[in-house]
Amino acid sequence: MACQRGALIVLEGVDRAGKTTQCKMLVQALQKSGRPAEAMRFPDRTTTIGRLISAYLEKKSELEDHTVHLLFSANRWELVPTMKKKLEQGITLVVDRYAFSGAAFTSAKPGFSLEWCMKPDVGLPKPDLVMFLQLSPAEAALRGQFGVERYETRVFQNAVQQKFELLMKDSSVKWQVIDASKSVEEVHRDITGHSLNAINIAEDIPLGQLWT
Ligand code: ADP
Ligand code: 2DT
Repeated sequence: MACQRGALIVLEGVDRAGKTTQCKMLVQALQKSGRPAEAMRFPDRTTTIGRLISAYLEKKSELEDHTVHLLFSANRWELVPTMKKKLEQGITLVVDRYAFSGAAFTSAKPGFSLEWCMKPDVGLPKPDLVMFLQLSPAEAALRGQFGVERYETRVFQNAVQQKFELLMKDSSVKWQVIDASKSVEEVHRDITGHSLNAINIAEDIPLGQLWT
């Protein structure tokens, strides 16, 4: 009999909400409890496309806005065969940012509709759970200054937050808002609980297609 598939679990949220911290902790906790799990992040800066994106984010290069949006999407699509293979092998993937960041960030730029921004990612593997780490700008500010990369400004992050709120109204995606202002351990407990639930459910249902 084929083994039960792993779950596709995504963490989203604004800058400094704790995504990277929590992805690491979740993967470690799942592995410790005997559940195969691996971390991924988008953009994946290690591929040829990812290096173009990384140079853009570091402001070492300029790219036209539509072009870079499509590169972010292409960076996800190029990883789809690997993702599907791992999920089929029963490995749960814990992903730091996905198509939701793609749509939220580009649509926060002038002249971009959310609808247009979602299109290139239609049909990607659909996450079994998307946890949105909710943190107010004031609380994020207590966690340190903005970095020096593109998009790391208060005005832009506020616009991105509003776009995430629109995306979360879509009931075709299983969203879970997480209060990211709690302690690292408390947030971890919340995230682990929701993830174990999603892993159990995913075992018995096929992987879906995003936004179809
Ligand atoms: P993100 O990946 O969402 O930008 P990080 O995981 O890199 O966020 O965390 C940003 C900063 O906030 C780091 O210095 C991290 O140690 C700290 N941090 C993360 N989670 C919490 C928390 N629950 N409470 C306080 N500080 C946190
Ligand atoms: P980090 O590597 O620190 O997460 O920053 N972004 C991300 C987009 O504009 N589009 C996307 O599709 C994705 C996945 C968010 C990456 C930055 O790139 C933005 C912050």
